[in-house]
Amino acid sequence: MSEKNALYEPFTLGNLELPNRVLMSPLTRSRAKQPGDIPWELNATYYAQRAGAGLIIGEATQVSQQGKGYAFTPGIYSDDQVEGWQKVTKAVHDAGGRIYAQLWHVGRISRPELQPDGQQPVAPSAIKPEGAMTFIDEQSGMVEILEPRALSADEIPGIVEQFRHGAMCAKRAGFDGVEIHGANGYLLDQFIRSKTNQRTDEYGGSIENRLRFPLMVVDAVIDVWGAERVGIRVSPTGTFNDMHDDDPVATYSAFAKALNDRKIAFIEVVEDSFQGNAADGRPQSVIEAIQENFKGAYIGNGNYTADEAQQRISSGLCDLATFGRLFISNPDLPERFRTGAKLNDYDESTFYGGDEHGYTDYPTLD
Ligand code: 8OZ
Repeated sequence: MSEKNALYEPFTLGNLELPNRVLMSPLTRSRAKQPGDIPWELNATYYAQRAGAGLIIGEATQVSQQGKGYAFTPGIYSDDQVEGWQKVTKAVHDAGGRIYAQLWHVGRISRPELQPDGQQPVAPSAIKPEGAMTFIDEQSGMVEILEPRALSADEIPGIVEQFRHGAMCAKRAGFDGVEIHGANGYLLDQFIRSKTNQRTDEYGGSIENRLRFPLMVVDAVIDVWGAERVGIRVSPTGTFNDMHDDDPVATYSAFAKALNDRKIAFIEVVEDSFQGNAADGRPQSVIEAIQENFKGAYIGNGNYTADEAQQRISSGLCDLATFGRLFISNPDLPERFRTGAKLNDYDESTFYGGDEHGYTDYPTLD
């Protein structure tokens, strides 16, 4: 296989055949504007335009209202949301594509305005994320995240059930599989990493304890889908949402091993991020630790160019790559990479919220 073609070698992810390795990242776009956080035709059009991806990983999708942290993000827990997603999955399948749902609970990254009955958002520990912001509607601009309430141990199985229910809804909605959101400072990540998990019960302290709740979620989702259609996204060194872990090699070696024991299909690793982390380049020691312990597919993410993705796949540093911002502005990204065509620039002012402008109106090649 020549280096040039590495992105176009088919890949079997779990038991799903992918025609290429140019995957679309989960991307929050805040355009599920139907009351009830329901996806609709505009979202279906957007995803269908991007069906040339080896796999689309759908945007972060809350498994409950408690799991919501930003305005206009879609949910996957009500019948109406399932019906909305059916439009999306049908449009993608009709266009020849494949799409996974990303199951999400934001934990502390929320505001009472978005929570059931205006309640305080929840987290492993009552620690305010310094500098973290969200938006709650189109008028207020960015607003600060406040101190969350620490979950009691007996609330945790109920959150696992939210994920199980979300996984069942994703199945009814016609998705091809699911990715669990374990990255970027949201609830699972808050449990995994040491800075945000200061608990002294069985869900905190040792690495084994910090991984307990995330692995309960993984097990519940596997019950619904089977391990072959389950993956997880992690960001071991990401600092977005005021995150940090004291020993990411140890934490993610243990997590990767536990995920390997469960035989899930893939780990998607945020190696570098527009949200700011790997200033010194990709965190090679953590990447190696994950790969040594996990024998399923390794999906690399973070500011990849086509060349870098080709080279890293060819040299075994990752199996597949996900692309985010480039997929926003280039619906036909795999075709553009393949032909060396010029890429459209993206407009950051239309990333979140708004309408079809900057969402479904980027041009494809003639
Ligand atoms: C940017 C804005 C809002 C949410 C993530 C779900 O970082 C997100 C997100 C990103 O994973």
